[in-house]
Amino acid sequence: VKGLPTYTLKDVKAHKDPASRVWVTYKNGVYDVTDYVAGHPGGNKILLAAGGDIGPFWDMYAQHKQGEIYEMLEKLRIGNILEVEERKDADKSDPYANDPKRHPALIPSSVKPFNAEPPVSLLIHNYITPNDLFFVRNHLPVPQINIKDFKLDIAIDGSEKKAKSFTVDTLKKVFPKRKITTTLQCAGNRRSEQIKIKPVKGLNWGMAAISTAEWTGATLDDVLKHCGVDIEKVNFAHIQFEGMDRGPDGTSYGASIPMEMARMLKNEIIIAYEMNGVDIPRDHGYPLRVIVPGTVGARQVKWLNKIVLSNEESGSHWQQRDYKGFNASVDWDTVDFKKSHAIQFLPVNSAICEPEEGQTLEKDADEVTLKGYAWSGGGRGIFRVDVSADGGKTWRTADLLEKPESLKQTDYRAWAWVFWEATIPLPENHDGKVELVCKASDSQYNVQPDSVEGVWNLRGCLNNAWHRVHVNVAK
Ligand code: MTE
Ligand code: MO
Repeated sequence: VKGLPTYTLKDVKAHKDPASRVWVTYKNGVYDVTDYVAGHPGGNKILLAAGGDIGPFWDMYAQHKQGEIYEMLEKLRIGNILEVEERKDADKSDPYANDPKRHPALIPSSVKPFNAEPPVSLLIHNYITPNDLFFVRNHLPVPQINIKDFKLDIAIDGSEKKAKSFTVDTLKKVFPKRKITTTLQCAGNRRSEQIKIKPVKGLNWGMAAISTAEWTGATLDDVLKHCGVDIEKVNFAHIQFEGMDRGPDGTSYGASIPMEMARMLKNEIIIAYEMNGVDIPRDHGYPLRVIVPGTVGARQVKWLNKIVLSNEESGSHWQQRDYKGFNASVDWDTVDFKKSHAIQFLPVNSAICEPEEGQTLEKDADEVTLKGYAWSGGGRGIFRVDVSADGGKTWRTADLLEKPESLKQTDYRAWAWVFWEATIPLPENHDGKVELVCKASDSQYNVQPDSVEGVWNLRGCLNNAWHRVHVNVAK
């Protein structure tokens, strides 16, 4: 648009909040959306894009792809963006230089390797997490994979011969397509609450190292059958999975599950090639990853190129010396990884996503609406979510929101989370500060423990204590 001033991306970045006015870019336009923020139907979610490009946010919500919205935005145009500088050639010595681009809303807990979670307000905005917002947990650089050379090998431990290998195309053509909607949670989800008590080794995850997607692929059972292996009868104790991401010492990421789990989940474990209807994005394992529903994220190996039937667990660092549970008195001098079990099925968990920690409720509020998620591993559905506005002295039961019709799963094969909501009165004598709590019971009546202290461990894994959020009430 001629006649309007030109700005750099840096100029736009300086306008992130109403005090300095809220600017966003869309294509090569600069827009001042300050006055629009208050009336935005998505609440103040538009602020997530403040000071940056609004395109990736709008792409997530089909309702924005409408002529009127663009017209409305054009009215707020205040300038044009200077031609974006060509990106300098990637630094060849940086193993992370070829990592993919990420959505600006993701909140990184580390950049190299890339680890990030979506803002909680967006997490519970979509039952199926959009691929761009799905949390990312990478231990190593994202491998660059040429699909033409790619093969998945199935091998038998101790035998030189591989049983078989498959291209992605063969997997798509030969085997029936199986779709499954599962929630994937990192063992370190909610670690930050443990870190507040005593430092632990691990990324400072909030409560959004958890996401849900629909995965499409071939079942592991079908693929093994094709190799002449019957899961019911086979004499190996473990199935190992190897990824193509490699550390500086040349070893790749790997994990395994007991064969017994493969039998239990016979029609549910899939070698996935699609995530939410498209090729799996690079960050999430392009072109193949294994999906083991109800199981900790760490076993769901991305960039999967080898499956090994074995009598041993995977020898990888992440199977042997990580992702295991310990009691609160075990420290780095006394820890014995050999004596603990690898984490597989995850325990029941839940979290309050709205309101957020430290938020101030409306003046003179006498009630509060809580929203969040609940999920349990092993296919256990959620029977109940309880909430409290007095730190856990008195409780009310939250409403479990209906899952999308096509995604209804039974209480004992519930692979995906539930969202819940509750509006509850504030305690009468609250002196301006209120502690909100939630806890869930799963379909085996497993419950969440009441304190983080009770589950604290040196790696900060498996935090499923009651989730507490402190809010202020303006008087
Ligand atoms: N697979 C490979 N090859 N490399 C990895 O670093 N991280 C694991 C698992 N699979 C990992 C992997 C861990 S710890 C988690 S929690 C999940 O992938 C995260 O999956 P996501 O990045 O798709 O969310
Ligand atoms: Mo993880």
